[in-house]
Parts: sequence; structure tokens; C-alpha cells
Amino acid sequence: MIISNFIDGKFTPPIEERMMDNSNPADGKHIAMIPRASALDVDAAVLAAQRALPQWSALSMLERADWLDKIADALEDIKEEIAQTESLDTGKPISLARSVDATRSISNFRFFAKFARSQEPLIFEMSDATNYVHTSPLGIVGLITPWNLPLYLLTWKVAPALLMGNCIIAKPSELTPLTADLLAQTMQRIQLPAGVFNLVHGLGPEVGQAILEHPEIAGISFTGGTATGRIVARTAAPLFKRLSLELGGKNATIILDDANLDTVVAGSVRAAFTNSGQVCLCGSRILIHQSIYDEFCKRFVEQVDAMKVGDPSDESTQMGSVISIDHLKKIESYIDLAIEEGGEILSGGTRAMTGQVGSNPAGAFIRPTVIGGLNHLSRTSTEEIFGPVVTLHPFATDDEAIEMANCTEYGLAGSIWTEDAERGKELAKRVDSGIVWVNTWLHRDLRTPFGGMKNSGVGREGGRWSLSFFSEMTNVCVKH
Ligand code: TXE
Repeated sequence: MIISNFIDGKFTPPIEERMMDNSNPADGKHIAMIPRASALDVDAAVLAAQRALPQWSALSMLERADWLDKIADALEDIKEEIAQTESLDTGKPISLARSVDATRSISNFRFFAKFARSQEPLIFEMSDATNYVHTSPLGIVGLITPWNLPLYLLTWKVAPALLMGNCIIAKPSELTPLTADLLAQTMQRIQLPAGVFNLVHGLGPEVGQAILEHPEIAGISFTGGTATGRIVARTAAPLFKRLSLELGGKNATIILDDANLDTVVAGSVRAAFTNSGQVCLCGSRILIHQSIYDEFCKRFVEQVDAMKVGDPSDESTQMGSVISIDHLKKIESYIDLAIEEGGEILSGGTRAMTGQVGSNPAGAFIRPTVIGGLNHLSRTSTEEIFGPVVTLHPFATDDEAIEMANCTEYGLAGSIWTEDAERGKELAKRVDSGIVWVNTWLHRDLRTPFGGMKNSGVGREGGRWSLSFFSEMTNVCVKH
């Protein structure tokens, strides 16, 4: 398979003709050649976007909402292909690719279309004047996305950006370019006006950097690692670009003394190991009240030991591979570090795996890993590993749990488990994170603000926060 950029409504090879390899992390096999594009391709995409902008931005928001529904309908037709492709490109289980990646990519478009139709004009009356808030698009926006939830995170940005009348230059992760290509094919099939959605494939420091630096790109929405987020901020801020940064996390799952262990164990396993722990929201530190620590550990380890790791295409697989052998080595280096820091491996810790694909040494498989006995301030317990590794820590009081939850540089998400919802709700306000779930995890209402505090990011997306990120506002005050 050979993938091209999508610029001005056409699939075009990179101007400098450089290509690179894309492979399946579950078996190391080649899948596709993809463009290693350059700043020249970004320039071409920006020119196409500039030509498309006047007509696209002149449509009403409701007309653009109809386009979002058209995109959703067309993605619905290829839903199974999206799931299969995402599973192949990322090594995630097909069941997860269906239920999360394919389903939510479509619902991102549906949600923003419906949300647009519920918007009321913003009008503020004074005794002697009326204020009308007029929104216009930012213009051309750059969307840079990671490999863990490739189409899901891209469409989360594409849908509101289109709705508000912007034209897009998108760059998916070079590790997982395939479903973005399916999205481009979809845009072509439904005849979205040429130049409104452009896709440029390539490396972060090349194409990504060119997007950040391009003077005609007015806003950047970035999801990725905190270290890359720093580069994005450093490059884009002096150009006064609008910036949204969704970065890493090291989220705490807090289990209070009154929690119901039957539901908590399954919930915390899911929070820890969904997508091989490669979700920025994953609960990778589990803080447990000391009165139930031993019982929780026993039951948690039993469930983790029983998890089926293996062939992503097998319907019964619970955990597939991680994203690459390089990433696997990074995860293993953290397991070595944990042992150096005095930790005890309670489950996993090895490449051992089950299933046919797993037996291929080129597959990036690792068992879900549980580590006890570490200080909560150790490096393993505070740095983002972004893999299937959790650390367990006992605490004595609610205050201590909060202090431990807030002890990292991150502040993205967390969950609190208790039979007393009111107690959970009050405690949640003391967790320095953008999102806290009580007795659940990754339960998303797309109207709510999504984003992080501290080094987990800048700004919020979701619902009206996405609409305002992707638009400029003019307040028109008319004297009576
Ligand atoms: O992400 P990068 P990587 C974390 C996780 C992971 C680490 C590194 O800890 O181990 O980040 O992962 C593009 N200018 N998360 O290296 O580099 C890049 O091409 C512009 C957390 O894969 O941040 C890709 O499209 N763009 C996370 C995107 O940035 C640049 C999800 C993200 O890649 C660029 C993924 C540059 N100079 C990793 N350099 C989350 N929070 O969900 C790279 N890119």
C-alpha cells in the first residue's frame, strides 16, 4: 500500500518524493509506504486552504453542521474498515478498535453537528444598548495528533474546527497514519470542498515543525507528549498563535476505605490497562486505603494475571501490543528502574505473551505489569511510562491520599472510588486535575471541558470550549 498526502482535494505524493515505512507493531511486518513530507508540502496545503477559506467560512454554522453529519454518515459506511485498520496500525485489540476508536470517531462528528444546532445567539442587553457577540473562524488551523487513539483524537479536533469555519492542515502521527488517510478518502468521496481539509504526513520535527512555524496558520491544537508540547509552545507562542496543548498524565486511582472491592477491582484494571496503558487518562498509580490494601492487591493481581495478551485480531484478546519495539524498550527500562528503586513485581514485567502473533519476537508485546513496594515519590511512580505498568501505594488518611495524588508534575485526570458519592465529590475538588471521575473511569460527556493542569496541558477542549478555541469573537455593542 502507498499512502499520499491529501492537498486541495487530491491525493498527491510529497514534493520532494521522500517516503518512509509504516509497520504493524504486533508482528513487525511492513504495511504501507507513507510520505515523509516537508515544509514545501505544508506550503502547498496552506495555499489550498487559503483559496478554500472565503467560501467555507461564508457558510452558516448550520450548513457546516450538515457537512459534519455527511462525514459521519460516510464514516459509518466504513466503520469496520476503520476498526480493522486502526487495530493493524496500532496493535490494539480489534474489540477495542471497534468499541472506542471507530465508534467515537464517528460520534465526534455527530456530537458537534448536534451541539451546533443547540447554540443560541450570544446577546447581552443593557438598559441603553445591546451587545451582539459575532464569531468568525480563526482561519487556517494546524492539528497535530499522536498514535494512541489516532482517528479518535484527530476527529475530536477536525469536527469543531470545520464547524467554526476553519480550513485544516492535519498531521497525524507518523506511526499511525492509516485511518487519517481513510478520513481523507471520506472527505473526497463526499466532495467536501477542495482545500478545506488537508492532510500532510511526515515526521514531527519536519512537517510538524513546519506547521508550527507557518505564518498563515493561526492556531495549533496539539495532543502528544509533554516534551514535544514544550517545543510546540516555544515555537508557536512568539508568533501569537492560538494554542491548545493536551499532554501527558500520571493519573491516580484513589480507593477509599469504604469502596466496594467487587466493582473497584474491575474498574481499576480497566483504568490501568485499556489500550495497553497508552491513554493519557489511564490510572497508572493506584492509591489504596491501608485497611483494604492487602485484599485489594490480591484481587487486583488475580485479575491482571488472568488477562489475555496476544493477537489483536482475536476477538477475545484483552490487550494487544504496544505501539513499537522502541516504546516497549522504554517501558522495560522503567520496569528495571522500579526494581532498582526497591519495587516488587507482583504481576507481569516480562515480554511473555499468549497467542500466535505474540510468539513473533518482532511483536511489541509485554504482560500487564503491577509493581508494589515503591515510594510514591520514586521516579517510576511519578514519571509518565505510557504503557501497561501500574504502581500500588497504601495511604492512611484522605489528606495523605490527596497529597500523594498531587505529587507529580502532571494534572490531567484521576478517579476516586467510594460508596459515599458525596465524599468522593468533595474530595475530587482537591485533586489538581482537569477531570476526576467518581466510581467510574473514561465516562465521557462531550459537552464537558477536557484538558489538564500543570504539565498536562494548556486550555480545554470539548463542547463550547472547542467552539471558542476554533473561533474569533467580536463583541458588537449597539447604543439604543
Ligand atoms: O509523542 P510526540 P511520541 C507521551 C508518552 C510517549 C511520549 C512520546 O509518554 O511515550 O509522549 O511519544 C508530532 N513539532 N504521549 O514521541 O512526539 C509527532 O509527529 C511538531 C502522550 O510519539 O509528542 C506526532 O504527530 N510536531 C500522549 C505528535 O507530535 C511534532 C500521546 C505527537 O508525538 C514535533 C502520545 C515537533 N517538533 C504520546 N515532534 C497523550 N497525551 O495522549 C513530534 N511531533
